[in-house]
Amino acid sequence: MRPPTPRSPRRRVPHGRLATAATAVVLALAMAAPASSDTAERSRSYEVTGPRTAAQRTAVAATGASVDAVRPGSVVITADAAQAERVRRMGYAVRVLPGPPDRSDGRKATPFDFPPADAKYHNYKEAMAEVDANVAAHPSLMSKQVIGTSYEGRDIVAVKITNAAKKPPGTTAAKPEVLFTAHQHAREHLTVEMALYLLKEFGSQYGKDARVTKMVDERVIWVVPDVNPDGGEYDIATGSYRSWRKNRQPNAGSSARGTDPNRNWDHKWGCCGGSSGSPGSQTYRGTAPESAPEVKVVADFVRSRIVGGKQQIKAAIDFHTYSELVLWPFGWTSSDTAPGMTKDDRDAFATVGTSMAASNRYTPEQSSDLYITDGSIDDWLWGNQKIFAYTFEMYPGPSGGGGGFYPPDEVIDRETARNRDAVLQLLENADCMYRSIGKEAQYCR
Ligand code: LU0
Ligand code: CA
Ligand code: ZN
Repeated sequence: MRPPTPRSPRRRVPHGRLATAATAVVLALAMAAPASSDTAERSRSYEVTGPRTAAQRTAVAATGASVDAVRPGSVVITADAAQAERVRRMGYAVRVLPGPPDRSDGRKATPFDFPPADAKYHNYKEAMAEVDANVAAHPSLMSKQVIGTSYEGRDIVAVKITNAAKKPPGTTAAKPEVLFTAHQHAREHLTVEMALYLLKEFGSQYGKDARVTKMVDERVIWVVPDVNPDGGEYDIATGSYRSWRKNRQPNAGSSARGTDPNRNWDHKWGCCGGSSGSPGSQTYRGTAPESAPEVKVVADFVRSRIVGGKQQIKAAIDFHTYSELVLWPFGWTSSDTAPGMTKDDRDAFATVGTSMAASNRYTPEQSSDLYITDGSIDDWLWGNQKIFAYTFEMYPGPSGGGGGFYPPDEVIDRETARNRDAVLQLLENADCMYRSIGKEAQYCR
């Protein structure tokens, strides 16, 4: 037995200019360590037939499984054998689904790279190179900040997009800021492409497209393209997708690795049966709020945007996959309104959320309509920082087909551009979200 390592030093995984030998060793180790060695059991995907209410789905998630898609009368889950057995004992029919697709094209895997047929996806190094290229191409509009590092020592970056020489007409006030985050969940690689699309679009369309130009002039746009780089790299390390969800932080006293970042935020953390206290769970909430270094890095960054006692970030989207949903808080309660969520707050969330969803043909709903979550990013951003925070669950839809967490790279362009209008809508509303419900005078003057 390895001794528990509660505060093990951050390991720096070689990346950037990798020595080939080091790469080979890393790949060999990665190959030798399938998911089964760092969870108690191997996790796989199942279809569960029976659950049809949010309460029933929350009970399924309470087994330690993640609920990955919600359908009428069934769900898709990721679970190990013990968790699947618990679901079976609840009286539901549980059927094993095929594993992640093989996109190798019969070719040899490159360590920490997407399989050949999915080569248009960006691994961590490629994503960071894309960030740098966009910043270099538009130095007067974009800058990069390293806001911290992941558990394994990878940089977590934020790109700031604004034309500092411009302001909204008729005001001397600071520009409203809007935050876009991606890739809390390792296997949700399409979300990194979404963030990279935003950089490209705001850079290349400035001065060409009137809506883009106005928003780059009148807002400060923050893009954090990769919140969970360690998890993402682990998911692709061997050339075969691993369906990994969490970060890669070890857990003291357990062989199971990882905290679910989207259960680790500091608002009603662990309050309500919407996360797990077991390290082996897909929705392990960690030992304390912000115990995942990646969550702390992003939370510290958001807190750093409090200037003169006022949070500058007014609205946010956290990108996930899949199911084609626009979600708003709270996740911890099934009530529409709650302490910290008035009827007007809820109505502004729902009005802008429904309008965004009309543009991308997603389904708009309160997050807890799916199942209860606690410690999610949206609950913290709204409940703690009063930022109008949405989660977008991107392509594909929930009904099967489209590749689940692994849509082929042919869909990247279409499915990222699909959210262009919704992103612009949020930016345009960000100065006064209550305008959407006709209450600008009451809240925004
Ligand atoms: O964290 C999650 O469970 C999300 C949904 C919540 C934001 C309500 N689903 S995901 O893990 O499949 N992206
Ligand atoms: Ca392809
Ligand atoms: Zn997710």
